[in-house]
Amino acid sequence: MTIQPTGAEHVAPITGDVPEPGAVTVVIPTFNESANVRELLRRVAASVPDRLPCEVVFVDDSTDDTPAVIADAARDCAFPVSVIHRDTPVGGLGGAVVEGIRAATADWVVVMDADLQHPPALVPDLVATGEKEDADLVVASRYLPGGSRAGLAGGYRVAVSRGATWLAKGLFPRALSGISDPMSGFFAIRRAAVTADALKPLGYKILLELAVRCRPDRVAEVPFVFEERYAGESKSTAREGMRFLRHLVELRTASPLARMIAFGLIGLTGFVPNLAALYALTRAGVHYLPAEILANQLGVAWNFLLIEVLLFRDRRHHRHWADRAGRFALLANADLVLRIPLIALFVGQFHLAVLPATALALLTTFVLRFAGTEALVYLPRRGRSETSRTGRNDR
Ligand SMILES: Nc1nc2c(ncn2[C@@H]2O[C@H](COP(=O)(O)OP(=O)(O)OP(=O)(O)O)[C@@H](O)[C@H]2O)c(=O)[nH]1
Ligand SMILES: [Mg+2]
Repeated sequence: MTIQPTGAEHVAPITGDVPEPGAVTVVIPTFNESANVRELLRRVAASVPDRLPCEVVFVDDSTDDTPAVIADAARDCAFPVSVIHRDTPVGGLGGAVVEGIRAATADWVVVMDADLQHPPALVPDLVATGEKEDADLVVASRYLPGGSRAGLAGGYRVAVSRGATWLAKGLFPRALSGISDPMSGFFAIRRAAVTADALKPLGYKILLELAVRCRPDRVAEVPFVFEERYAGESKSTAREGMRFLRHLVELRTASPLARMIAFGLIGLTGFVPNLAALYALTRAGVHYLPAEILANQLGVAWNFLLIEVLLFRDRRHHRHWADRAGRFALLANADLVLRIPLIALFVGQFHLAVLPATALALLTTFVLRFAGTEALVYLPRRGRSETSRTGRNDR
């Protein structure tokens, strides 16, 4: 990663007429936005510095000449403009924004896209609202009266964006209360409210990441009209949808208790392939006992796949997949074997009735299986980290 200050030699002392707050760092992630950055800087220059002292930090993962165009356009800017160009785009869009927040120097950080879907003229309003309402986070929302998602091309994308908003708000009712547009990529946050080390962005939804992991104290909102992309091509792809779901699962299962609940829910879904296989095998004439054992293996395989993809995706790199699958299957089958003597123990020694003894045995083996799976299959080793997290926002 290299930091290239551009236009710094042209920095003029800034004397904005907005008394509070001190200043804003505008963080803009760019990926091949050479056709937009000149107009973007022009509009920032026209609407921000007169009202609020500012600096602009681009975090660039481009393969085109975007950094050179920024450097050239920055010569006309009376405020500091810098480009952090990353040779290895760790974390994609989300990682870029965190990088920019780390580099920010002002009390307030505004994050916005480079394609002018987010109007730069709103930057001072976002910060002023934060100051006035003593908020840590101010979200520019498409869903408030006065706002609109005009630039969200097509009914399909509108529906996906709405669905994603409901899903996120349903999963995080407290963290997202007061945020009508958690999918927005345009917001202001107090630098002091961000714990950059706690962030593990995955995908486009960096606001979701910040709201859930940093839990800003007070949240305010300002309506905005989501414009159409000014020039260039959208960088969002269908893969972003899957990343978003993984992101939700990661955020929701950050605590061990939540992870255990998710583990249990995934286990419950395993009944479906298990019973379907049992039905098919017995219909095909297989005796029910071997059929039970075989069908159980299908349920185990199903659970293993979901757990790999959804729950422990971050922690699977230290063991070969066959090793993990073997250990997982061993634990899942040990669960069955252990349950019977446990029930006998609860009934014989502790004089429980069969039903509560079975329920207790189920619970005990479930907790043991969860703990065993964490410790024996997915125990993270020191010094390993994921490097392929990518992502984007505003869909
Ligand atoms: N640094 C960096 N920026 C990215 C990356 N992917 C996207 N961006 C930037 O993130 C912003 C949002 O990306 P867009 O492609 O506009 O995504 P979108 O707004 O959801 O899609 P459209 O509505 O079609 O424009 C733009 O400024 C992109 O240049 C990335 O991998 N790294
Ligand atoms: Mg865009």
